[in-house]
Parts: sequence; structure tokens; C-alpha cells
Amino acid sequence: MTFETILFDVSSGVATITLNRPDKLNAFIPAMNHDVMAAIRICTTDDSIRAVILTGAGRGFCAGQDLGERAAHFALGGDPPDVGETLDTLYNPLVRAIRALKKPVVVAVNGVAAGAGANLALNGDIVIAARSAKFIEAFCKVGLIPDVGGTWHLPRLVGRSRSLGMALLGHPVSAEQACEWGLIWAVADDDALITEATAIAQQLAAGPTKALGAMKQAFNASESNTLEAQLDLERDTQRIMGQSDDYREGVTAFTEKRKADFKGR
Ligand code: LHQ
Repeated sequence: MTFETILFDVSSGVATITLNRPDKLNAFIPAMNHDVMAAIRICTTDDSIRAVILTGAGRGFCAGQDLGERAAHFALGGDPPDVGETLDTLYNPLVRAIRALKKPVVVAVNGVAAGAGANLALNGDIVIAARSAKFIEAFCKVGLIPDVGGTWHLPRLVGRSRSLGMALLGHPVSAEQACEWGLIWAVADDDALITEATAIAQQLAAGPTKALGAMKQAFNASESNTLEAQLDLERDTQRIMGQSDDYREGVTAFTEKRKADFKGR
């Protein structure tokens, strides 16, 4: 399948989605929302895909919403757009789809991630950033609040003071600072980013996919569950995982002192 605004490639069980408007630092136009959504749909339904990488082409990861489109609209004297509807129809479905995808998503932040682009990245399950990348909660510069899950992820990842500082001031946070704070998983040298992200994704793609997907769901549920509810969920999920081919293979491989050959079943 070919797309207008992204590149989509599948290799060795890993699908790579590359935002591809490099001259605009991969800022989102509606076609890009639709393309990413379509790619995630493929990742959801194609059993041969067992891990996903999301990254950007060129020197930026994603500069958020395309402000050129909005500026043109205002310049023509247009009424204020319904940004809520934009979120409802174009961005929130993406957040939900990434969270619900029962396969791990590795986000390789290759350069600046600003506004909706920064918060899109934080929806990843493993976020690894190039040393030169930075995260900018740029919303305060355009009179909006952090969206695309930002007000939910940021305080959970780095606490109230750091997240409010990022949102209120809009200062760039370097990849190293983001990693030190726990906003992201790791930092890689710029020229090693894709190699390292691919190695992580390949490890995940060779893993017990059912269990990895169930882990995501369990961690999602834990955000609002009590310990009691979570213990029940762990019991119920483990009961299902215990029936999987991959559990049998993992246990057998351990006793046979060999590497497990998981099939994702
Ligand atoms: C851009 C953009 C951009 C268009 C760089 N649009 N062209 C809102 C509405 C609806 C729902 C969803 O959520 C949102 C939330 C948002 O995302 S609001 C926040 C939108 N993003 C921003 O405010 C960030 C705007 N960009 C910047 O502040 C800078 O470009 C950063 C700090 C990201 C990078 O700075 P530089 O490295 O100095 O690059 P640059 O500014 O020179 O940009 C390179 C090109 O990319 C340039 O184009 P040009 O034709 O002049 O070479 C920029 O105009 C274009 N670009 N961001 N969001």
C-alpha cells in the first residue's frame, strides 16, 4: 500500500511508519492523520506484523499541527476552527489506536518533537530519542493547551512540576534531560538511532506477541484500577496466557537451555 504523507515498510515482522513531510518538519495535515491511522489499522490486522516503529523523515520528528493551514484560514477571515472537532476526528482516534494496538510501538524521535508531535511520541510504548532531539510543549505559544494525550501522559511520566513547567513555559527539553526525567526510555547517538530502534523492535517482534499485547492492556488498565482490580486482571490475563503456545515454548526452551522460538500465538 502506498501513502501520500508517510512511508510504510514491513520487514522481519517490524512495520515502520515514517512521517514524511520533511520540509515542514513532518507537521500534521489531515491527510497525514488519515495515513497514519490507515497504517496502524494494517498493523492491527496483519498478524505477520509483531512490532511497530514510528519515526520521522529528515531533521524533525514532528512539529505538531500544520500551522500554515490554520494561518491561511485566519488570513482569509475564516471563523475560528473547531479544534475540538479536529481532535475528535483526527488525533484522538490515533491516540486510542496506538494505545489499543496489541503490539508494541517503538517511537524513534529523530529530531524536534513539538506540540501535537511531542505528545504523539509520548504515546509510544518505548520512546527512544536522538541525542539532538528535543521535546517542546509548544501549545502555550499558540494559545492552546497540550493535547493528543499530553495532559494525561506528562504528569504521569515526569510529575506535576516538570510537566506544568514544560507546558506553561514551552521551553525545549533535550533528549538527555527527557531521559533523565523518565519522559522517555533511552537516548541514542543521532546516527545510531534507527539501528537501535530497529534492534529493540526486532527483539519485540521475536517476542511472545500475545503476552506483550496483554502487558500493554494491563498497564493501560492499571492507570485507573485499584490494586484489587488489577490483581483480578492479572489473574484473568495470566489464565489466558498460560494457554498460549508461546508459554509452552518459553518453558520448554528454558528447560532445554535454548533460546525460545516464539510465534506470537
Ligand atoms: C511548520 C511547522 C508547523 C507548519 C515547522 N506547521 N510548518 C493544534 C490544532 C489541532 C489539533 C491538534 O493539536 C494542535 C496542537 C499543536 O500541535 S499546536 C503546536 C503546533 N506546533 C508548533 O507550534 C511548533 C511550530 N514550529 C516551531 O516552533 C519550530 O518550527 C520548531 C521549534 C519545531 C523547529 O524550529 P527550527 O528548527 O528553527 O525550524 P523552522 O522553524 O525553520 O522550521 C522549518 C520549516 O518547517 C519551516 O518552513 P520554511 O518553509 O519556512 O522553511 C517552518 O515553517 C516549517 N514548520 N513547524 N507546525
